[in-house]
Amino acid sequence: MNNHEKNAIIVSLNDDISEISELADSLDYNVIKEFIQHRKIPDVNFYVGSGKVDDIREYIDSSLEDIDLIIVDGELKPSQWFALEKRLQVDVYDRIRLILAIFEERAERKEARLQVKLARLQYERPYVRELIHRARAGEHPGLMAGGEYQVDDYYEMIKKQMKKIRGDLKKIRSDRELHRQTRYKSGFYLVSLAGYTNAGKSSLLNLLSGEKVKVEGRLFSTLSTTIRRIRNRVNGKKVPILLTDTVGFIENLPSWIIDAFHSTLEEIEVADVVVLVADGSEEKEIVERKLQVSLNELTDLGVTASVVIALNKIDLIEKEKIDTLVYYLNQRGLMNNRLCVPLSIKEERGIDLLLENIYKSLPHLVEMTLKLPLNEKSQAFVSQLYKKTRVSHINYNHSITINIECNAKIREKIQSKCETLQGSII
Ligand SMILES: Nc1nc2c(ncn2[C@@H]2O[C@H](COP(=O)(O)OP(=O)(O)OP(=O)(O)O)[C@@H](O)[C@H]2O)c(=O)[nH]1
Ligand SMILES: [Mg+2]
Repeated sequence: MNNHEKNAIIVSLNDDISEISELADSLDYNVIKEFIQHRKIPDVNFYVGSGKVDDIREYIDSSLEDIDLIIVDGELKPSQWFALEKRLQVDVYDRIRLILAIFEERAERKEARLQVKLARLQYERPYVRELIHRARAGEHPGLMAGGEYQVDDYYEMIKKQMKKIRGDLKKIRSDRELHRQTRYKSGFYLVSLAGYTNAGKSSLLNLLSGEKVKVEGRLFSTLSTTIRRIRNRVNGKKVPILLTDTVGFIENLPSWIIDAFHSTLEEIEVADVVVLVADGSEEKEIVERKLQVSLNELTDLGVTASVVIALNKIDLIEKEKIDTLVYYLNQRGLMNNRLCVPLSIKEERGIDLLLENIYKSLPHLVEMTLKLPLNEKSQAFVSQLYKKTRVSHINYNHSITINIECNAKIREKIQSKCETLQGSII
């Protein structure tokens, strides 16, 4: 770490700048000034009004400290970005660019790096389009060390790079899918930890598995999935559960960034149970908002599994406040028949109850024995059973006798398929 303090200014259209300040802090920026302009719709040219931009410029010019970055708490159009940088002569990041910079700094594993790169290229595309537009209009002939020709080339290059990265990611993903199937077939349940960034997902994974995934009081510490087996017994029984840590959610993240990180979220989509971790020590309205963002995200991902809510960090609040919070969230319709466990990972409180609730929510496996006629159609069905269920025994004689364990959800389907093939359940 160098000792040079990096200074930033925040520009926002509303008063609540807590999250954008935390994001800035995550990148080690020291926020030395905020400019807030209350307005519903951003100014077309500069995002904030031109008078405000003059104020900012004046502040920069008269400040004794160097300003390294202007952070706009919102999404800039490329034209607004060009206009602001030109007028202020300081680097300008919008909220997404800031999040991308955090992702870039944190991405360690190959997949996370590829995902960030893809998101970055996607982010830059409209900017390059704007450059092309400006180059054609003769406005920025020298930009990016060339004129129109190079800019056009650059655009093509971006497209090619994106295609290549998508291909590489696809390969990594299909390998993972294979692993997942192997695990599923060997009878493991998949439980995913989801939730707003900094809620305590990695801390929970570490506690339950003895792992040492990075835990930090900063936003977006985790950018890759880690899958570990739960060591704890549930009601005295050893349960084969694999737990997955995932990248945290955050409000107003455009869907293309979420898509770029699809693979870490994929584990949530296929989970048998999702544990939604929330920081229960925050103000109840904030807990509500972050839970709502997370639940919406789960809906967008098409999650159909049961969701258990873990209200974490209760060591930081009094007992009465916990009850009030649970009551409030219930009233606001967030619980919606979901199990909810207040807990403290730090003090290891509520963990057994959480595990019991996870266990209760798992789709329990049912055992079945099928007898099928020995023919080609049955063979095809058997190979499907190998894919979708756990085959514990198979015997070929004049007929096929197969013992399986399957998810209760698919029991009826198997039964009716078996009957169509003139087989029977014994
Ligand atoms: N007081 C208190 N702090 C906790 C508890 N659980 C986690 N933390 C702290 O909360 C911060 C975030 O924890 P993480 O486990 O990194 O959170 P995360 O959800 O994985 O965060 P991202 O990976 O950034 O999305 C860390 O500083 C933890 O030490 C708890 O039960 N009580
Ligand atoms: Mg984490």
